[in-house]
Amino acid sequence: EGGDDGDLSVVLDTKPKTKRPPLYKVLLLNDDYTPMEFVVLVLERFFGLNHAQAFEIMLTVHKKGVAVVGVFSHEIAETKVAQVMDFARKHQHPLQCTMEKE
Ligand code: TYC
Repeated sequence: EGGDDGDLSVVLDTKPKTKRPPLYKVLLLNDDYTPMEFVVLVLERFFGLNHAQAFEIMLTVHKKGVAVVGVFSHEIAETKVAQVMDFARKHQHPLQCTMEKE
């Protein structure tokens, strides 16, 4: 019969959820050996910052120990971390760059 399906639709008609992809913070860590100018160069080259912005963030990391340098999708964040770590290793600096879910 064309009966009421009342209780079933209560269960099945759930709210359409729009699922946004999670974002990831890319963090730069302080150390005692990486030259300040090298960190500034990294921030300009891989994070598109101008010299003043790059210098400011470098100083924040130097003073506070860590800073967020950008927020990206998982894939872009992974690429940034890999680029920074490769570049630092090539130049034999111990600079560390990591990512964490926002
Ligand atoms: N602390 C370093 C120095 O005194 C500079 C530095 C800044 C290193 C930021 C790493 O992420 C960093 N030469």
